[in-house]
Amino acid sequence: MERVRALARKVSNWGRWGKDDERGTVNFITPEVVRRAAACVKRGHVFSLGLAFGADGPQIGQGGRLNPIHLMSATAGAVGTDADGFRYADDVIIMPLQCATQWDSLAHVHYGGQLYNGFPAATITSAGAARNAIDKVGNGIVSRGVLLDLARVAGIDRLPPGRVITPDDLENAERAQSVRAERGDVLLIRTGHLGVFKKDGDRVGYMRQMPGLGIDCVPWLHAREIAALATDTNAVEVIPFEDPATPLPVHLLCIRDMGLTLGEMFDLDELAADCATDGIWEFFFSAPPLKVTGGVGSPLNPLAVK
Ligand code: UVW
Repeated sequence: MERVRALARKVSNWGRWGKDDERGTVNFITPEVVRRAAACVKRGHVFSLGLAFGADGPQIGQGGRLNPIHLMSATAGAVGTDADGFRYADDVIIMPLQCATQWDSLAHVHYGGQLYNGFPAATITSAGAARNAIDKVGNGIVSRGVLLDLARVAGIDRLPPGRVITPDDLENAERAQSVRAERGDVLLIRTGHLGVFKKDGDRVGYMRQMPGLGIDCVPWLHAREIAALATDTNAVEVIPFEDPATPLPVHLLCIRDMGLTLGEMFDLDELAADCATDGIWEFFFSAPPLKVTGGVGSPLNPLAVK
């Protein structure tokens, strides 16, 4: 944890938006940023970046995470007495908020007994997160999206599991794609690893090991002042971890120290193919979380509009 603590001192955003702030880098999304994002809509083509929430999702039961259980509480419920009259269908879903495409809230991880902005970790109880819960970004995460397709830039289908993404990789992709991640943007990084689940049907291979950001990317993300970051993997960061003694350091530094909302299991394939065709790697991006009171994450169907 020494490296994490040393870097934390450099990238901390605690107090930057006031001592009561629970939104972190989403504060970079100003009305000007949203107007710039809206100007990216040229063709009116909408892309869904969300996986389906169904029984055949990517989960393997690790850490109590299950795929959604969808039940019908009514299939032909009657209102009124007419035998051929009004009927309705209702349903119920039981699912971890982290089971597929999701935002991690700023209460999702912590260390040293403190959450983002110094709130005590004890504010998370069985009743939920009293601080930094996902409903605090209920106004949505609406901004310019920038996609860096690291697999395509490398000329391969997928980065291999364990491949550490570096700041040089991000800047090479920016140069190759003629785009730059800037203040207030939502940065999407495609590794191609989702293909392990989507194409190969290998859930264990998808969930247990993956390419991802190395710890050196954290100061880069801080310097660019991006609002949120999402990838097509389950953890954003590389697994196996660079230092086996320090699991998930990018989570700790991004969420707890920077206040950077992380998105996982985004399906970027169709959007990336379109961007490769027209050469435009920026778009309007909207991914409002469900306002789950006290929730430490939210399932999503993020949209990109070009
Ligand atoms: C953990 O596994 C703690 O985090 P995530 O699901 O965000 O990768």
